Amino acid sequence: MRTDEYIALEDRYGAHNYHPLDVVVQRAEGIWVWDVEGRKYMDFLAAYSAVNQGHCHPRILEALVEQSRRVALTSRAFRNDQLGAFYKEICELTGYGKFLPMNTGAEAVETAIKAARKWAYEVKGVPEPEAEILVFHNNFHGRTTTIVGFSSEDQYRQGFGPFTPGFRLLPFGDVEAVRAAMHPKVAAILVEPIQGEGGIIVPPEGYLRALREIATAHRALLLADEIQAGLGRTGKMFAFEHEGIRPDVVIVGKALSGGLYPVSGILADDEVMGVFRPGDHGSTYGGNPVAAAVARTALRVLVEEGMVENSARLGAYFLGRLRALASPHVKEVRGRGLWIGIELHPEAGGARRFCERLQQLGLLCKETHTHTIRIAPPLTIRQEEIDWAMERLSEVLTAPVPAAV
Ligand code: IF1
Repeated sequence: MRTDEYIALEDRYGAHNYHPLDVVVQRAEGIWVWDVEGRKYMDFLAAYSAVNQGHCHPRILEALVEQSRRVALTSRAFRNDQLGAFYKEICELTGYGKFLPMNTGAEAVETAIKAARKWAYEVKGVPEPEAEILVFHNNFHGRTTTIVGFSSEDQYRQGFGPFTPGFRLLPFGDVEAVRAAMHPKVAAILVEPIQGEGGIIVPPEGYLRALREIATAHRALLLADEIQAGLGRTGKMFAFEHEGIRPDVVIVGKALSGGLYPVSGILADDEVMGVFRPGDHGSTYGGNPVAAAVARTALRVLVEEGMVENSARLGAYFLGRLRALASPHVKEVRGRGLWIGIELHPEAGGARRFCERLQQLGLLCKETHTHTIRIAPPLTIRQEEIDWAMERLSEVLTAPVPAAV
């Protein structure tokens, strides 16, 4: 079948909850993907940073296959020989006391919300059910009903109410707004250290330190959603490290499995993790042997192959080259490590048409919030490959506005 036939099949039988680029991927390896007609593209989305280690990384794939041949799923009614080692390795790598495994990012965020609320009632002494969690405009934490209930994006909320109470939306980056919103019943502050879907919004220098100080001063938990920003994407293992803070809970997902299997979870010390007792929380697949084996290898590969350092070094190089570009369409280039947002002026007519033009030149990017081109290649990219991408980005961004497809 050809591209249009695959698309017709998806349109006929699939829910229309996405508007993807019309590229039908058949194979992927490292930073490259091939479509059904053999065309080759450089992947500048990395599955929204789930494929930091590069597509189908051989060592992670091997772990997936090998473990699947032994035992794939026991449920948590029994134990397995991979989970304890996964717990130990991720806790030693991150310096947290305990880990609670889930599958998708949203499940891990929901787990963090439940942990914060139960900690507020049992440890802080907030009267139940009055705990409040502070969240931020332009947040993205997943698609469950509770999570979209505190989204500032109307489309994510429309038609899905009623929503879970106990969340307060504040402007992102505004320290005084957080200080003013604090009160004794605040259980936690939930924040993305850099807002991804919001358009790779880097907060003002010192903002995360201020959140840490305010949370500590008011005995509230700081929950960092590192599902997209974490695991090397910004040039540090976690984005919060850029401000030298230590959140009370770190939420991880996506690249925790290198794109080979849904693995997520929360890291915390005993004071928080201790609120969970047998039967409080769980998941059929959470902590299964394949997830554990895959995640152990995905973390090992990230560290042993220097991907975090590569993200820092080549991210700075890339940001510098993009900022040097004289483009009439570019309003701002922002980011950290290999996570960059190119915001276009509204007059450019939206980033989608630039992504479609880049696709024709062999570069797959995705727009966000209409005007921003998201740049997030696998962290295995090499300088000469960035130069290859720069030729195409320069061509498209210095040419007149491309026609909408
Ligand atoms: C989609 C973007 C959207 C996340 C952060 C939790 C989750 C995500 C910081 C939930 C997931 C994905 C979801 C996917 C597209 C992508 C995304 F932000 F990455 F760009 F949607 F906004 N926290 N982000 O980024 O993790 O449950 O998906 O495993 O929903 O279209 P999940």
